[in-house]
Amino acid sequence: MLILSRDGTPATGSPLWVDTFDVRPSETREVAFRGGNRGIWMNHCHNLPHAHQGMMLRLRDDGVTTPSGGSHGAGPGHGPTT
Ligand SMILES: [Cu+2]
Repeated sequence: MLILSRDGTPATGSPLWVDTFDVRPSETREVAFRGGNRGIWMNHCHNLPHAHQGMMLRLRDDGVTTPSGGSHGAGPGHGPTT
């Protein structure tokens, strides 16, 4: 990802490409990323309790599908019990 801005302030200097970055409470980052490997991608907070509470998102290229239907909780151990 390329960091575009931090708390609304555009990045300056050399472009900063990263795989992960820190975001403290109430801070924001604007990022861009280069596609080229079509699929379904998950972005999430590495503080896993935060991810579990919803700090994650899924990016899906148009036309890409998954047999699970792609809904959260559809994987093994997360679906409804029968
Ligand atoms: Cu977090």
